Amino acid sequence: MKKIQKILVANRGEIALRIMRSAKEMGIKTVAVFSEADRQALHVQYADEAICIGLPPSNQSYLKGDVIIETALKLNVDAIHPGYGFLSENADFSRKVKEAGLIFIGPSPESIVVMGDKLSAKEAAQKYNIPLVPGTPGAITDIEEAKKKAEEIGYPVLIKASAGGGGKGMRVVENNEEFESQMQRAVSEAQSSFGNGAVFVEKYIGSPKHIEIQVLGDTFGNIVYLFERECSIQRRHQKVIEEAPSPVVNAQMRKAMGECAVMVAKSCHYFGAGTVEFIVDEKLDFYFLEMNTRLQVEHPVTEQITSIDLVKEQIKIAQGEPLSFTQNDLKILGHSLEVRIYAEDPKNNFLPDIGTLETYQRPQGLGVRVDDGFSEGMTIPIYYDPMIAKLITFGKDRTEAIARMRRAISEYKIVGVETTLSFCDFVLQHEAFLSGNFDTKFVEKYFTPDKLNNKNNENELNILAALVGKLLTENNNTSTQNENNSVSQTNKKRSWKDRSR
Ligand code: MV4
Repeated sequence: MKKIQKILVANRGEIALRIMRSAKEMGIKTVAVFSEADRQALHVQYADEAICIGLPPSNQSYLKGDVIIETALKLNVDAIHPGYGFLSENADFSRKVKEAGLIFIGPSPESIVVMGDKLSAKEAAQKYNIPLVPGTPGAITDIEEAKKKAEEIGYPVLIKASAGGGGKGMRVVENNEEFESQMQRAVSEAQSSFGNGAVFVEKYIGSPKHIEIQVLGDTFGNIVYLFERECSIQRRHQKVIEEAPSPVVNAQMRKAMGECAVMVAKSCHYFGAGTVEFIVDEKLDFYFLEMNTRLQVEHPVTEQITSIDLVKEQIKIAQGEPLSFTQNDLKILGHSLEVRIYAEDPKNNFLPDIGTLETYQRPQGLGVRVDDGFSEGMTIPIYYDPMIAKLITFGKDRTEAIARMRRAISEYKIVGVETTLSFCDFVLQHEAFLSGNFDTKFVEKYFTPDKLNNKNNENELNILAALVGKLLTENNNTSTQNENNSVSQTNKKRSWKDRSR
């Protein structure tokens, strides 16, 4: 067993910094790589060494796997942490890292391959009797056969790309007549987005909740679950607010989902940190959707409620240590929320608002954590994700975590760009959010820009600015609210509720 002494972080922004913090606590040296756009970035300043690897566009820097591996070898690095996005779920990259004699801090390339394709992921899970959304067992090859299957399942159905992600290549089909045209659209979108036109059919769950389970596995086959994250509050497949635990999951459901997640991880011999995604229907029946083979953006809420440093665990697993705890050692210690603060204007259809952080003051105090990669005076680069920060709170229960989040949002002072802070505050005081009675349609059901409050109403300058803004631009937003039809589950399936596991 080789102790890692130096890690190259193949990422940028808040997650690069997040990873380096854990490395530092473990006495591990860090190397930052950066693009020309990130010369002044905090992850560059924080690292022990920093190397420029190319031009601002990510395909000329953060996605250049070969350059990153060369850099790692030149600087005598032991391991590479890919963070999330970029190369984190690229099986070729993880294989090449290994072949170069370096440690990839993440799962095996084989696990990435199996879980990277939705059909092969479902196939792996099926062997362990994990609940799956009813659908075609494989890719559609024959239209007539697929139509027959769709009728059997019952319309509406969803056509999904096997290589898909972020809703691309996904089409709802209402009836037999439109099946063929919708399928052609799905195939061509999948082909152009992923270079793989394979699609399959599933029963369409109209207003699902998105609940995911964090797992950790070591290289000896021990796997544990670190409970769930509720991620239903999202807008166009981009998560906005995440929390742990979920307000609708009870102890029995938690155990059932957790054990399913562990089985999914077992099905691909998983090691490292991973997330098993489920969709949950209105009857609280859950179905495995896919597995993300990386550290996720929203991992902090799990860290808060378990007191486990997931990055430290990833590093220990990567250097061949067995897990130092068992399932029984894990307890939920409280409640945590995360809001993602984007440089986007919620009053203007969430248009990215890139600029300079003229004022940037983070909230502080008990139970508040800010994971970010910026400080006052910095300009947000146009080349990457417009996320400024993740604001995380922890409290003894959900009520306290929410109150703390609203307090922290009111303390946050960002001037220079529009942000989603006010939008997050809108969600946090909404009755549906407070009651836990919400799903992935929350934003389209309830949000219109006129519902935003100016959150900084103690700040005189902002009051003035808001007044002037109101006078100058008459608000002429006429948003419509989508009516959404919930689908009643017709197939009576075995559920966690009538099983004793
Ligand atoms: C679904 C679904 C309804 N029924 N599958 C969206 C992206 C991909 N991760 C899976 N997704 C969905 N799959 C069936 N059979 C609805 C979604 C979905 C969704 C899922 C999780 C979080 C947000 C979502 C937003 C829209 C649609």
